[in-house]
Amino acid sequence: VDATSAAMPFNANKPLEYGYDNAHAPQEGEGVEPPSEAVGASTLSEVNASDKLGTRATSGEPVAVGPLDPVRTDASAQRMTTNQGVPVSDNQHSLKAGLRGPALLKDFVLREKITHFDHERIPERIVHARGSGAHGFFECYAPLTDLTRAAPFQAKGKVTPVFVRFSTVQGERGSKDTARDVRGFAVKFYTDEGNWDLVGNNIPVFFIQDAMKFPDLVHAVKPEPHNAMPQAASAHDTFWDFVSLMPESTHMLMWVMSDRGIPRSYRMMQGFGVHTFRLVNAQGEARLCKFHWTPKLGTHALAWEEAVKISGADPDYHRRDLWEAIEAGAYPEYELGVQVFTEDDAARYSFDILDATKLVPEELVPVQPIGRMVLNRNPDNFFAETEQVAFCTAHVVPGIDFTNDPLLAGRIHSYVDTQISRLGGPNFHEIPINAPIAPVHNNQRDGMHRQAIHRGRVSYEPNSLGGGCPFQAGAAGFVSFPEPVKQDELRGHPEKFAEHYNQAKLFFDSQTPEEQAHIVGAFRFELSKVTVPAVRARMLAGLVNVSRDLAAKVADGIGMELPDALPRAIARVPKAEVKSSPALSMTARPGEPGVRSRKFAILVADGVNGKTVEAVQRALLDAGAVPRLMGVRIGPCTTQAGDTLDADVSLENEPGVLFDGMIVPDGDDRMGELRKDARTLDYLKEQYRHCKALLVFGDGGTLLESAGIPATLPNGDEDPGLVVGNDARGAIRSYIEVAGRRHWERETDPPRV
Ligand code: HDD
Repeated sequence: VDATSAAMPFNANKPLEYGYDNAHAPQEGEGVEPPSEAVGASTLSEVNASDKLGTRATSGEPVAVGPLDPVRTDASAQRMTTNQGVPVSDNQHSLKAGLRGPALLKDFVLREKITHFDHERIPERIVHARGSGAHGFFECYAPLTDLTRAAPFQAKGKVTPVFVRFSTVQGERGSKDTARDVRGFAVKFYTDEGNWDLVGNNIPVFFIQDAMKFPDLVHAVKPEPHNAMPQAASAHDTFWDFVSLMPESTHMLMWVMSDRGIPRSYRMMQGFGVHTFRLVNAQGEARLCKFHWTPKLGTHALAWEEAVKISGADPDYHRRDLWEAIEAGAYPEYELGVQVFTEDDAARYSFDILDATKLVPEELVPVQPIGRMVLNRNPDNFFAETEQVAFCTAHVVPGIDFTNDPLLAGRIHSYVDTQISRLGGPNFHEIPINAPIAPVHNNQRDGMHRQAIHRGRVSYEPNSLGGGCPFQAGAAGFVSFPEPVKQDELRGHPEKFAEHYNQAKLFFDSQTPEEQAHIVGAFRFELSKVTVPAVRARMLAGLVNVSRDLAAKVADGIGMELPDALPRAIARVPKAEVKSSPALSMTARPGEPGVRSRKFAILVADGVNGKTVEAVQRALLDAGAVPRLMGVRIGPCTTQAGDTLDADVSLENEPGVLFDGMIVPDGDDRMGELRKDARTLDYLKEQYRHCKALLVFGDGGTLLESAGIPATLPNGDEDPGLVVGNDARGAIRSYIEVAGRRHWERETDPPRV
């Protein structure tokens, strides 16, 4: 059988999965063979060049394309057919008895088309309904064989294809991207020993400790059931009612109310596996571990007001940002790191590592980088890939194991279960985006939408009629870590789970003054939307346990007295190991310097100095940024020298909030057209208020004055984010140095501009 022939049925390119090539299957009595050259290929190019994994990707094509090849279809130069392959003669008109007569029941072409359309939607995810996906690869820095036998970590340079889906949690599928929310960070590794899903968030802790509370949490945060409002927002009574009654959520609240809740981009946020997992090596020795993803571009946030305005201007802001960066070749990259520790270490900590509301401070256990992930291909089809991808925490591979975290236990059940209704049955693993690259052989059969055609009459084990196959892999397979268990069955939680504030305080105390101010602002906003005063008061009482200063400022902001602290659930508060963790501030990870992949608007109008525009544009492009010429309207304008420039965006169609920075070039009097447009001043004010860098030339300074933009910071220092250019080249250079970050030091509360 030519397993790679295009004439093969479904997934012909996955010969291993369907049994046509048994080269990699261990013979009876044998352990797992060393990986074949393709499976163990050490670089992306080797994997790409190889056919063995069924990748068939041509050189230069991203590694993850290959396995999907047989199901990627392209209608160019093809005639239209029905789903049965029957050529369609007329796709405009239904079949009628006479031109003015009734439509006929026998019109199977119409009926098939409408029937299919009627069933196009599937249920959206219960949480994380709104998301965006991308393909890429993971590359291992060095063999981790001491720690784990997990396939992706067995060799330096080893490449494993991945599919990643980023998401918001609260909103429905069509909701805005820039809601204040947790972001999902789910990675599917298509390893040679099966799929491993690391289903994490951009926040290292969670709201609750026990899966038993998950439905309550989600019911509380989702739009309220009587009126289905508000969409994609936690700022409403039921959410704050619930969390104020659940002090264990305080730590996570600090993170969500911080700027982590409004990331600038999916490319600029961290990811965390959250739970403590186990790494198990080939000798069966286990170590505990936490997973961290760190973006190469650093961690960056939006300003709250900006996030609100973006949600109107471009609800797809993060989706578009990810898509455009990948299309442009500015591939998002994240480093994977692990914190590794032993059970004995963990027993000494002041917190329980099975409690998902706690993190392990990096000052206690440093993060050790182990590889990088690059996202280098957009999906071909949103539904087929991003919507149908099914992440499940139960999907682990040999070398990765669970711990007894009670939140994780519930998740191991929930994700597989939810896909059964979301994707219509138990065969969702056969949907191409979910299908592993590793071969699949077992005796599971049938069910809705079965794709594989199993041959032979044996679908049970033990058997002799099928030669005993498929046979158990024994020690070569996934062997659960033999954790000793000898306890009574009971409902409850361990003592340390009852401590709820140490790490919330650690987080708040480790933020910069600007970050703390944003947390105050976020609590103030959210609680101001709560209509029941008792809920606000209870939340304030909880915050007193985190920081009296924080609680007092929030109380002041919502016109309430500061209540007494909420009584603590634990009699003797364990002493925290670290009092300050600089790693918890977003400023700890500024990322690479510069403006790569950031968007800038250069204001243009008739009379603009074309040389300045060109110089700025060239410098930004050279720095890897994305400059746009923004006019009063799109289309041509005449420069001072009489040349023509094309504005590609307008004050109307791309509001300033969509840009990371703004440049006002010099020009002659005709530039007054811009000044007459009130939106120009609005944009400048917003750029300033959202702490973005501004570059102005010539008499642009007067434009700043008209917008009421002060020349100095509130403390009187020079504002590094305001660059007024006389010497064009020097100014552009200085601007690029400061334009890749926000100038929060400019802020006052309330804003002065
Ligand atoms: Fe969950 C989706 C992350 C707790 C039940 N979750 C989902 C997704 C992410 C997370 C990123 C979207 C995956 C995708 O893109 O398709 N969830 C988390 C994290 C948690 C967490 C980091 C805590 C550490 N989740 C959690 C609990 C439960 C669930 C405790 C239930 C007991 N989560 C689900 C779910 C979802 C889901 C209902 C909805 C759609 C899906 O699974 O595929 O099963």
